[in-house]
Amino acid sequence: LSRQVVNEQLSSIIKNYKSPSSFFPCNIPLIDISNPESKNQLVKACEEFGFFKVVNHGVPMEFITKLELEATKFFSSPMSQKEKTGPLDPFGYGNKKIGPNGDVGWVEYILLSTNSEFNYQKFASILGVNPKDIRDAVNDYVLAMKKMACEILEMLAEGLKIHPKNVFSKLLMDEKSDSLFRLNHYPPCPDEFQEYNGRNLIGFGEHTDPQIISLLRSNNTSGLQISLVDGHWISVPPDQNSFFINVGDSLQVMTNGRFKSVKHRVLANSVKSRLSMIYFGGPPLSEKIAPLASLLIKGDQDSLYKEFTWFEYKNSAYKSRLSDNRLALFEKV
Ligand code: GA4
Repeated sequence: LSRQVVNEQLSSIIKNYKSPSSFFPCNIPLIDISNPESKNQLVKACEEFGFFKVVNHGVPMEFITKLELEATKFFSSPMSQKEKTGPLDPFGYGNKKIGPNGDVGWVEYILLSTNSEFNYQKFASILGVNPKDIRDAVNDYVLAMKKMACEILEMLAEGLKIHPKNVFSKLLMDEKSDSLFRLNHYPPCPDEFQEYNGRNLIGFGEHTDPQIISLLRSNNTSGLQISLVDGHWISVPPDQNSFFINVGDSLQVMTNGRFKSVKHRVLANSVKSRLSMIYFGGPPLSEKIAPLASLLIKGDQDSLYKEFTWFEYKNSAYKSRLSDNRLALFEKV
C-alpha cells in the first residue's frame, strides 16, 4: 500500500470521526446465564443499556480458539492473497470499506451468511487446510452462538412474562433465519501515523445493529465502546472469556422500544491488534417485525412503529450510512 493511498484512507476515516466525547467509567451489566434467576437482570440490562456481558456461557473454549487461530493466520497473510478471496458480494473478505455507501474504517473483515452454503475453497487454500475443516470450525462456533442467543432470548421473554417463551428465539431457529457471522480484524495503527493516534482513529464507526441480537467475542485488545442513553460513550474493557451481547433494532421494535438497540463503535488500538467475532441473529426475510401484541396495552395504537418485514428493513438499511438512525424511517409520527 503506498503512503499516499494510506494517507487518503486515513484522512477519510478521520474526517468521518465526530467530535470528541467524554469517557465515563461505568459498570456494564454482568450476567450469569447459567442461573435462571438472571432473567430480571437481563431485562433490566436490555432496557437500560441494550448491552451486557455474559459469563458462564458454556461455549467450549476449543470452538473459540480454533476459529481465532485460523482467523489470525488468514489476516496475517499477504494482502495480495487475501484480496484473491474477494470481491465482497456481499459476503467474503472486505478491507476498510464498510457497507455499500462510502463508510470506511481501520478494519479488515470476513462476512458470512449462516444459512447459505459458502465456498471456503479460497480461504482454505490460503490457510493450507481442507475447506471442510474451515466450514466445520465456523459451523461449530455459529451453532454454539445460535444456542446461546436462543437461551438469552427465551430468558428475556420469560422475564417480560411473554408466552410462549420462544416468540423471539423461534425467529433464529427458523431454517430461513437471516443470520450473519463476521470476523473483524483491527490492525494496530501503523507507526508512521503515530501523530494521528491522539485522535481516536475509528476502527468501526458508530452504528446500531439491524438484527434481533448480536453476540460478540474478542481477544484481549480494547476498542469497543457503547453509547449510553444520555449520549456519553463508555469503553468496554475486553474480556476474552466472556461474550458481549447487544440488542438490535428488530428487538427494539418487537418490544415497542422497551429494549434499546445500543449504538456502538470500535476505536483502533495503536499497539495491539484486535480480533472480534460476531454472530448477528436475524429473522427470516418474510418475517413481519412489529411490537408484540402482549406488550401493547391499547393494541395497535400504542405501537411506536409502522409495520415492516425484515426484507424491507434490511433493504432500507443497506441504503443508509453506518451512523444513520435507520429506525427513524419506521417510526410513527
Ligand atoms: C451493521 C451490523 C453488521 O455488521 C452488518 C453491517 C452492514 C455491512 O457491514 O455490510 C451494514 C451495517 C451493518 C448497517 C448499515 C449498512 C449495512 C453496513 C452499512 C452501512 C453486516 C449489518 O447487517 O448491518
